[in-house]
Amino acid sequence: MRTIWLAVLLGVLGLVACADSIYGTSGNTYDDILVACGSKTCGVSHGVTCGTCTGQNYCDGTQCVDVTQGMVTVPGGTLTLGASDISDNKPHSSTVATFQMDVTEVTVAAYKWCVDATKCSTSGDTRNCNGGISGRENCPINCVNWQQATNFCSWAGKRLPTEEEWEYAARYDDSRDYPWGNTAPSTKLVDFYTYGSRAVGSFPAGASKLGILDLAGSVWEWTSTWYCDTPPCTGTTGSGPVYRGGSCYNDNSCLRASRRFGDTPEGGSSLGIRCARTP
Ligand SMILES: [Ca+2]
Repeated sequence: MRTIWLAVLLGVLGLVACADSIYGTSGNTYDDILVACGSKTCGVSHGVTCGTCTGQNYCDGTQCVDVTQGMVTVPGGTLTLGASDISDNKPHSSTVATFQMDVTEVTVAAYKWCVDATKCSTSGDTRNCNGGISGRENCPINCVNWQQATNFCSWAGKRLPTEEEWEYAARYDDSRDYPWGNTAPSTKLVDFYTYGSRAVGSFPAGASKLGILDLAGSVWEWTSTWYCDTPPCTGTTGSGPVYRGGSCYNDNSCLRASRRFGDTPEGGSSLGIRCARTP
């Protein structure tokens, strides 16, 4: 009995510490929340809002998590991006300010937290989509369009990286061809041909110099930049947002960190999300 009361007490303390809106617009009573949410201090449970996170926190479905958890700091600087053999990304000097980037692509489980919070719409459910598939909770969310990717990062207190930030992080700090260096891609270094059906972070040998995983391969990653022929690009008048990193089905040429593609903002099974943040 003592254990039960302790659990209830901790639950109450958690609610008070995390949630400033437990009596908010949901109309739920305090007893409703205790019964439905248990020790959860944020998110939604049985249709009841258990609380919201404030400040530099987002809800992982159960508890409030500091937004910088799972991110690495990418020191700002100047780096040569592009490559002489890529027609729409010729070598150019790029200067970026210090930013933070997710270590992994956004998982199916993480995306569901945003859906449960009613801040994201459900991902697609066509062939090869991971959302809603049992056993794929740690796989990258795919079948998300650019707006869904933007909404997710915003909900988490982050943003999509710019195209220049993405390439800068992948090639840090020596303009390497691939995140792991200049060695040609192999099945030990990078996830390709698999439609993002493996858990994120399954290829630690292919980590970037800063420890960022799956920048190449797994799923393509949306950026906030609209495509133009000659980067760095500004404005939103091109063919659509740029995505980077590759999820190649036919060959491995698009795994190079300097390769870029821009398309309509619609998603597909090869497109996923990685968020960034300005510290
Ligand atoms: Ca990727």
